[in-house]
Amino acid sequence: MNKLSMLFLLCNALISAAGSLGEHRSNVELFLKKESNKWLMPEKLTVFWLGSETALVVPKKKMPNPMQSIIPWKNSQQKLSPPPPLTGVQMGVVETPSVPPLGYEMDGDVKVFRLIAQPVDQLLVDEKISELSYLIPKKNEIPHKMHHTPRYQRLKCWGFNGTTPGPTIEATEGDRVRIIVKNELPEPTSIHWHGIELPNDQDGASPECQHPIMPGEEYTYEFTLYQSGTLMYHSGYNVMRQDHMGLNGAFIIHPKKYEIPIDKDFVIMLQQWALSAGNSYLNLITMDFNWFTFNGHAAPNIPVLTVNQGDRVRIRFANIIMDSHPIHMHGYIWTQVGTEGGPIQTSAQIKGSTILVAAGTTRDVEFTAWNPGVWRLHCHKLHHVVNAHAEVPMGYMEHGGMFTLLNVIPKSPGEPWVHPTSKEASL
Ligand SMILES: [Cu+2]
Repeated sequence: MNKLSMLFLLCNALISAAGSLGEHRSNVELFLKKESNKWLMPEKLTVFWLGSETALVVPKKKMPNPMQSIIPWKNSQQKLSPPPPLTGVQMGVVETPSVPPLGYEMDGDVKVFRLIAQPVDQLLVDEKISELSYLIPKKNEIPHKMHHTPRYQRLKCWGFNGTTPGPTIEATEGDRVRIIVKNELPEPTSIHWHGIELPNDQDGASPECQHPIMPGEEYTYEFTLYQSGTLMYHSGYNVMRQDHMGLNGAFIIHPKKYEIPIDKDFVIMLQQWALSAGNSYLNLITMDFNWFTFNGHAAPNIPVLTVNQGDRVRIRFANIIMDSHPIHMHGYIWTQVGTEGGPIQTSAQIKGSTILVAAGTTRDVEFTAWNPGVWRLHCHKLHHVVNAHAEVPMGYMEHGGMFTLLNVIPKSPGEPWVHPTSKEASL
C-alpha cells in the first residue's frame, strides 16, 4: 500500500468518525501537498473540526500555528462572561431589530465601549413563533395543509456580547472612542474596523498590524472618528472562518447634524450560513449557503419594522459576508443616501425600490412613510427568502430567510389613499 492510499484510507476513517458523532460533526478539512504533479503526504495531517467542545490549549504569547489541528466551537475551560453592563442600554438613536444596543462609559472625553468575542448558541428560526403573522388578515390565511412542517434551527456560532451580529456601536463624527475587546473564543482573534480611517496600528488586521488577541486576553483599540456613515466591524484574524462564524457588527458614525431629521433609523445586517440537516454547527468549507438572515434571525422570526405614516425613515443595510443581496421593498421608491463612504451628495443620490448590497459594503436608503399598510422587505434572490432551501419539499413554500415587513401605521384608519403627487383620493 503506497503513502497516498494510506492517506486516503485515513481521511475516510476520520470523516466517518466525525460523521458518526451526529450533532458534533461539522467540518473535516484535509490538506494535501502537490508538487511537480504528484500528491505528497503532508508533514502533518491537518484536521479542522468545529463540532467539538474540546478545549484547544494555545500556549500563551506564542503566535499560533495556523495549521494547528483542532479548532472547537467553544473551549469548555473558558467561563463565558455575561454581557457587559451597558449592553442593551439605548444610548444612541438607531434600532437594530433583534440585536441589543451597546452603551458606553465616558473616560474624560473618550467614549469607552466593551465587546466580548465569545461562542453564541443562537436561535435562527422557530417557525411556530412568528413575528409577523399578526399583520396577516385572517381572511387571507392559507389552509394549514399547504404549509410545510414548521422549521426549528439553532446555530452554534461566534458573536459579541451574546449575539451575532454583535451589538451596534454608535458614535458621532469627532468622537474619540476606546473599544476594549475580550477574547473568550477558543482561538486567537482581532477586530478590524471596516471602512474607518484610522492609524495603521488600530486597523485590527492581524498579523499585519497587531499580534492577535489570544484566548482569555483583553486588547484595547482607541481612535478618533473623522468621518460619518454606516460602517462595520468584523474579525481581522482568520477572517474566512471567523466572519462566517458570525464575528461582525455595525458601527454607526453619525454626522454632527443630519440635513433632514430622521424619525426611525434601522440597521439590518445581512448574513448567510451553511448548515447540514439536523446540525447546528456550521459548515465553513462549502459555498452552498442555505440559511439567510437579517440581524441573525430568519423569517418569520425577524421583527417587523413599525413606523408611523409621515415618518422619515432610514434603513441601513450592511453586508460583511461573501455574497451580494439585492434588497427590495414593496410600496415605495426610496432614495439611496449613503454608503460606507458616508452621505451621498443630493445631486448623486439614486432612486429605486431595490438596492444591491455587495459583499463588504453598506447602503443607506431613506423615504417618507406616506403609504400606509403592510409592505414586504426582502432579498430578491429567491433562494434567500426560504429557510434551508435545499431541503424544502416541492409545493407551497412559506417565506423565510431575509424577509420581514414594514408596517406603516396610518394616521387615521379608513382615510382614502392619496398618492403624494396627487391631491385626489383614488382607490
Ligand atoms: Cu440575498
